[in-house]
Amino acid sequence: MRQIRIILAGLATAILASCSSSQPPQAYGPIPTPDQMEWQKMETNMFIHFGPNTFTGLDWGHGQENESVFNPTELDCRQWARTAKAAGFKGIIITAKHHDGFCLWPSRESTHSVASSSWRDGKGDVLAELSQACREEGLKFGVYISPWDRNDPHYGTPEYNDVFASTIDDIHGKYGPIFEQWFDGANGEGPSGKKQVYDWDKFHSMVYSHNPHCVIFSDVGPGCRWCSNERGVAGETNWSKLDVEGFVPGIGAPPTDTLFCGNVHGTNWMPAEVDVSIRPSWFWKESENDRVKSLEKLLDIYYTSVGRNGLLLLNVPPDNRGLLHEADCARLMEFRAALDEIFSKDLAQGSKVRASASRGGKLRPANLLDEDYDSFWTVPDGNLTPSFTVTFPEERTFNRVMLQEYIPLGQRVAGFKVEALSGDGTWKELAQATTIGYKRILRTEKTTAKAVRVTVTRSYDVPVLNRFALYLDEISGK
Ligand code: FUL
Repeated sequence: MRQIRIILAGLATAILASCSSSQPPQAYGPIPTPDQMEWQKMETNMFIHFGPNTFTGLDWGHGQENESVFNPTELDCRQWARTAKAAGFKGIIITAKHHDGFCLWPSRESTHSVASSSWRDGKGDVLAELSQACREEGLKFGVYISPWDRNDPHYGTPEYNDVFASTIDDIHGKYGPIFEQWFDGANGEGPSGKKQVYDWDKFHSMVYSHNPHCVIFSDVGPGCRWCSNERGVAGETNWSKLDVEGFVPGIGAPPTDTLFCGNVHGTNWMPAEVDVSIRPSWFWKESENDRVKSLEKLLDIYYTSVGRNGLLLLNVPPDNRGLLHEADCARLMEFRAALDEIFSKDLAQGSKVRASASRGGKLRPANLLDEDYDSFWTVPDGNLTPSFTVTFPEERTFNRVMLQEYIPLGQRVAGFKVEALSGDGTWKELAQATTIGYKRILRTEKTTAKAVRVTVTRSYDVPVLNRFALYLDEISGK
């Protein structure tokens, strides 16, 4: 009898232990808010630079341009939105006010705006038209408002903070919902120029008072961070975390290599946004109609942004008619068709997945192949270097490996390798990399294999992976 009791007690302990280990692990470090999560899943958005520079050919307008220079002859925001939608973008962010201070809406703070232009007899409103077109196409609408203002006479004085906060209030009150607010850190005043001490807390609370779900972009967030360059490249190591204490956007920002890679133990969840233009310049220039980036370059940018745990914000500037130019539209359609062709066929599907360990319950290795973002595979506490093997029913050929971490529980993985089992039964290493994050796509050589093995070689807590996929890209050439 005593023996039976001991056996029963042992069984109960084992059952309890297995139940607790089949629970998801605790979150590790900072985690995304639901709004940051939704933002990350958008993956690609369109940036629109439009304003007096479109007509003067300048990159940075000096702020004294006559309002009459702004005169698009065929402006059609529906064409922008339709094109963005067809290209697969999920949202559009427009330069409501660039450094020259010109406002694309009838601003209540400034007369340097569309209201003083001859466009539509001063009755036009680009923000009203674009936000409406985005709603019609099911796209999200976002705004860039430059803090640096070369037109406003208050710039460089405490009063400017009130003007700027009121400008935010005006836009966010009228044109919401606004999914992202872009605060540019650029300032070309130089050492003897005007200095503005910005009241960021005031600006942020003004945004949130109208659009509480808005993700605020700047060098240091608070919603997402600049990736440190305008080349379309996120860090190969890219942590969605940043230490923000003591930093402000612009000259007070962290060093560029920090923005590039994030901070491994950063205090705040701060994913990278990768902004880059489809042309050499941010604003349209006639002379650049034949300098739209090639399909190959755009695909390369996709791999170095979305494929490196970033969100791609691709700038497509309307021309002086107020239309996206034919050359840009054609390239965007090629880009979309290529992405569809490459990523519509996941070559890992229909395979068996076995793992070196599993936490049990519903958290099984087969979850790596399903498309449900919230189903994932993980392992018992303490196991930081597990592996899994995907065995195909027959040999398969691929050159892209995609992995996703389940980031609602934090970003954990710091190193992993990918190997392939060839026909002769030998394992060959295809790639080694550091971070995964929301999404990582590795470009490997074209490989025919019977199985693929992924081994996590370094992780700060048990890896939690929700997706593994393989693709064949025969378009981009590398
Ligand atoms: C920079 C600006 O100075 C450029 O004109 C452009 O708007 C780019 C997106 O950000 O800081």
